[in-house]
Amino acid sequence: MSNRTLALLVVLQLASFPLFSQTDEDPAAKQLEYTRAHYTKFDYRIPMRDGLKLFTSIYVPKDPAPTGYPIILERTPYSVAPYGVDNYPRNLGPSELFTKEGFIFVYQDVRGRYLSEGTFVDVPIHVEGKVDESTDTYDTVDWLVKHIPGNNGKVGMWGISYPGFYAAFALIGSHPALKAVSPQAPMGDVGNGDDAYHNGAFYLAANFGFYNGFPPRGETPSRPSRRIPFDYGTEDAYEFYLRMGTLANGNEKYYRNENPYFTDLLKHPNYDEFWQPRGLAQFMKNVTPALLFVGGWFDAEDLSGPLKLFRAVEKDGPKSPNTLVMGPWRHGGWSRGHSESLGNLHFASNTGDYFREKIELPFFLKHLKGKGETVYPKAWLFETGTNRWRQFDSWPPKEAVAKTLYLQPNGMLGFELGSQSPAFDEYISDPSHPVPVIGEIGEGMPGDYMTYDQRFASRRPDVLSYSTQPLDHDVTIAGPVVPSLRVSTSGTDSDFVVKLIDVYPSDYPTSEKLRMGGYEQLVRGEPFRGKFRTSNAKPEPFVPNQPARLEYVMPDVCHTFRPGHRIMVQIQSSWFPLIDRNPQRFVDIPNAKPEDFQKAAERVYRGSGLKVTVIE
Ligand code: PG9
Repeated sequence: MSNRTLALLVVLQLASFPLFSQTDEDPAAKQLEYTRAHYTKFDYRIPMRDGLKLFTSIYVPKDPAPTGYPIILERTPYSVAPYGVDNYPRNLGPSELFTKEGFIFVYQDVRGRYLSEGTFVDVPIHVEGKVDESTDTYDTVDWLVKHIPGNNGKVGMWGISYPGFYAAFALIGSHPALKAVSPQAPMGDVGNGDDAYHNGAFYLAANFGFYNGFPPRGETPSRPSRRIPFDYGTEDAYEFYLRMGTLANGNEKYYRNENPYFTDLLKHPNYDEFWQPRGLAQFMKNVTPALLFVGGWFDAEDLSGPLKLFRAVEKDGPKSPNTLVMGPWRHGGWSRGHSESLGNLHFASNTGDYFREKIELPFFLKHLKGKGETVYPKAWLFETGTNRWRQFDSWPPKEAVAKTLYLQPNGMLGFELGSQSPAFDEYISDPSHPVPVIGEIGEGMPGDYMTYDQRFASRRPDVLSYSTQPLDHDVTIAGPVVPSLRVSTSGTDSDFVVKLIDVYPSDYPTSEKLRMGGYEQLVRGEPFRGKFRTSNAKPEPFVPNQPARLEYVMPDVCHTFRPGHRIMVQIQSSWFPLIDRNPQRFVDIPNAKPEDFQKAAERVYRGSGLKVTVIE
């Protein structure tokens, strides 16, 4: 073999053998290597008071701590994979910071999911004195502190979305060892404000997509099976859902009516006895663990949950520290990445790192390890518009002043009532041409739709737009936004969607990446299904063309409209396929017939406006 050939072989051989071990270059592999090296995994089946056993994976630090380690628990319907004591996740706990700090990490399949015994109930309810998720958590915490060697007798809980719901559920009759709980984007009330229905409007795209991947398990505990993602057959969600027709048709054609969870949503379009016991706020009484409620201003799934549950604890008179953290995040955006931007919005700082380093880890260190000096305010919020973190000792802030933004004639908006003529503004709402939720073709619901440019809507004849003159000073809206409208419809039912928008000046500095001049940034939007204007449990038809009052609460904002910007309000009667179409006829909408859908003339009368609280 010639020297040249040999040299070539040596080069090839070296090239195939990485000079650094895989972990030196791949942070994920490095994290996994760290977790394996510092934790030992154990699997248990923990007995509940009714005898059922819940599958629980526990990761215990290899280095013993003189005073023991606190326990951090997450309970989930989404599986505690990876299963098997030789399989580890990359990180443990809410972030990599926790893995490095050292805790005993516990993950549990909730009753009826994956390897835990029992029957799963979608969005389970609390019944005093009965076995439920609060007693399962109590029994789990009790077993852990008594059986896991090396624990310091203190337990924390956290979870995002559904796991956040279980963390909040744990607050009901909580175990004395449960010292710190962080419900993050918890589903506070799936029937009104989170996930399923908002003021009677059904969140179509999100739920159709979600329940495709969330079917019932069979009777026997089993590991997750590989699921084939749903094939929409098109990139165009607007067309897909328009072609689907009625909800009943969609359930039959795509679910074959076989997913009881999805079918239940359609069976209960009113906030009835199915939904009422599922609202967790009513159970937030005598809560004793320290609390850190976390949410995202642009969370498309569970924005209301953290706000509602934080308020419920405040209303009950907190027995322990209760803090609300809201940042410029989409659903779960605080738990991953830098979150220095979202869609076209830039926040001038790494808001995700800030939250994990300065707020989340110190919270658990303070209450579970007695470490750290961080003082927690009542509200620790990121103020959009000015892009700064703010702390308040109450929320909404005491200094905020109640004002109304009135919908004035000729598309003007202002804090004065303005002329009362003409008496109303009108548009024709056609359910066969519903107003899109985003201005472009998209599959499913973009998770950052709540920051999108609304100019595509401003230009539609079936959208009313009202805006102030360019501001000459900062206007900060801090707290809930309350549309208070007087409306009529030529039909016997209609939806009214209100959107609060920040209009950027046309000369707003832009970069080659981003052209924000004239951008109409959605700050908050929320629908209201008009037939629920007197009761969300008992719908009432409109008398055609007779004005009726309609008032509802949109989730909080903490947003500053800067000088040169304009405040805009848009009103429309569809928001598709975010919400299902209203036939504009008083019918049971999930079972409406194609022929029920009719155009309607919608009127918004003078004196209508948005009640807000403003920090001057
Ligand atoms: N918020 C999500 C969801 C829960 C229940 C029903 C529908 C959606 C979730 O991410 O858990």
